[in-house]
Amino acid sequence: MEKKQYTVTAALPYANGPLHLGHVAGVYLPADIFVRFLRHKKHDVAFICGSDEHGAAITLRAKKEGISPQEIVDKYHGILANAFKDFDIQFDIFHRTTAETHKTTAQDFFKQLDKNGAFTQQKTEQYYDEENNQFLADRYITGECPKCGYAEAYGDQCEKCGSALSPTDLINPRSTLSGNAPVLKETSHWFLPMERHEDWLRAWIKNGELNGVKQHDPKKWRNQVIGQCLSWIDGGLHPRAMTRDLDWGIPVPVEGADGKVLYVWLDAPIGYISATKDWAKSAGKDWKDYWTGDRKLIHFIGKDNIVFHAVIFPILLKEHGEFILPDNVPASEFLNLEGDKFSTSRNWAVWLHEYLERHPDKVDELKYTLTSIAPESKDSEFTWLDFQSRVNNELADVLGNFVNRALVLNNKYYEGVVPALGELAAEDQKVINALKEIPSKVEELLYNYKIREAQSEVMGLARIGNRYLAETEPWKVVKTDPKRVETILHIALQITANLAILFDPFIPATAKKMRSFLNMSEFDWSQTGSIELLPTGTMTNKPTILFQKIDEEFVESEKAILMASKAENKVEEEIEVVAAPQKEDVVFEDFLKMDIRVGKILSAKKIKKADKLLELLVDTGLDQRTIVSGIAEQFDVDEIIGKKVSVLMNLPPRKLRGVTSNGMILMAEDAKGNLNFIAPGEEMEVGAEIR
Ligand code: B3M
Ligand code: ZN
Repeated sequence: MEKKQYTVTAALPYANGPLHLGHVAGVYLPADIFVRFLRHKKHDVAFICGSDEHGAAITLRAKKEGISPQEIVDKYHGILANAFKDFDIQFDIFHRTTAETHKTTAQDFFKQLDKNGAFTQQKTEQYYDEENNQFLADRYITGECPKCGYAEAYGDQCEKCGSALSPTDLINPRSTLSGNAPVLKETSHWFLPMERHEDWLRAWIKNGELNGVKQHDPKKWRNQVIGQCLSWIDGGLHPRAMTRDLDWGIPVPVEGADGKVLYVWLDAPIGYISATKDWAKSAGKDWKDYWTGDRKLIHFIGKDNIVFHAVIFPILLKEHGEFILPDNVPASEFLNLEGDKFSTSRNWAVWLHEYLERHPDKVDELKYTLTSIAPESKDSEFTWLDFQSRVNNELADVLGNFVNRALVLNNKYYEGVVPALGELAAEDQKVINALKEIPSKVEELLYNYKIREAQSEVMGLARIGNRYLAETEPWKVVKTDPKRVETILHIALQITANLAILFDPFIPATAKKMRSFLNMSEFDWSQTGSIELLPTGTMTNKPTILFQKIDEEFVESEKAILMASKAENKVEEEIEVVAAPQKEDVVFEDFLKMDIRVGKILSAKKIKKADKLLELLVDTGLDQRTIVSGIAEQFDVDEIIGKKVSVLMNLPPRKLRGVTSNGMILMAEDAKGNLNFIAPGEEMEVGAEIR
């Protein structure tokens, strides 16, 4: 692999809450492993991250906690930064988008786009609070629900009956800031006319080409990333507002933009650039080297950020004109927890900083387990039982056991000195051949972002080592053929030395401990695969136990912590909102008349002047049909493309805001008004009947 320069970014976590294991497994840990590997291969790498500190997510949290947005981001930036440090995620910089460098970088970026004609300006109407002189985001407007009369419905939904609403649907709307009736005021925004970019984007995503020139290798991109982007592009791109009427964010730096800030998804990705600037300054480097020229830009993200990193940000980078486009966007699927989705609002999560407080000595155990179950191509599941089995049956019983036996035997028979290699038997040659192959397999997998498989390959070498000792039985042979044992232990120690390098990107603290057992102060990845990695005569040290086993009590206590937080949250929910009462009975025959099928969302777009509605194109297995659904405030068009859904087919067509809707997407709506799809498993074929 030729030496290449890399800029690796990890999605900027919102500074409105702590990290849970799902974030870590999907984004930050794989990115860290990839960067550590690149450094072993002597690439020039910048590893960039930081807090995402603007957007409604922050202001809502601030309102909820009764403190300012700045206090919120200061609190959580610290928690995030400490958690990454304690989990040994080695960013070159963990920056933040309220930093001054970011403000100037984002504003300069915007001005350059404006100068290059990247935007169009469009007028829209929005509720405005005259006392506070500000436009109101949906959640800042309350009023009477037109459906059930509930007096405290929000501009985006009614908490009582769960209806999805638009601010203009509310009867007697009021501003939550002043309590006054807001007025509808015309406003204008800078839009990114994404439809202009469909052609080059499609070629860039599909073939890796820009203006006919090869830019990247789509075969190295994950299928779900390409699939989601092409679905979105084929569904037709639309102008997207790049400014907002909010008081928290980066002020729009052009004439006529008073009171407007950059859209958070324009602001945040530029955070990668401003972070690089501040890092390069402290590292004595030129930041432009990391965003221009023959360098690979890699964005590690979760799947809900795909379109922002593989469609919108590339458009912005191209329109800006000075910067490279991403070479790959390794997006992960979702990690679930003990049979349920991770959920911040329901407090159903293992928070990284809390795990580290409880188990500061079990960082590599968690790293190894999360990488073993990483949701690289499909959703996966974390359970404390699986954690126990990975630690006990793999880390302790395979890796720990092998390393311990090789070193203890070497200390017992040769006082720790690495014995010479003698004549090779067939079983020796077999192991030597396998050892030679593994490093290149691991490299190939890592360069293709198959980090989970790469780790499994390395653990496979430990299994080979264990099997080799079990088959050669040096503790027996030593009585009859001590010379033979010298060869066996020479090879076993070389395998140990290889493992101490190959495991370094994945479980760095353990790999370092192994190298201390072997007195490997100097080491180089390029030596891996060799059986002369550890010179004959090297003095090795007595080993310590690498992994303590996880007992039942550990598992039970972690599960109890989870259940307790869920119960605590349940109480909170019960206090706050009661579930809607049951409706009157229906006869079974009526239910049988409903034709409900599995469908797949092919494309989605907002409907003009209807903030709540999305126009969906759905493949029902029988046909492709248009269905209008009131989910626009809770789901971005880009995150639902490709999603399997439940469709009520046999409803008469209905015209909604000029669009004819044929059928209904079934949604679950809890008493707090949270919406979610009744989603059949992704493996279900479209057209399957639901009954
Ligand atoms: N703050 C993370 C999220 O959507 C978002 C990533 C920004 S990366 C530029 O959860
Ligand atoms: Zn209502």
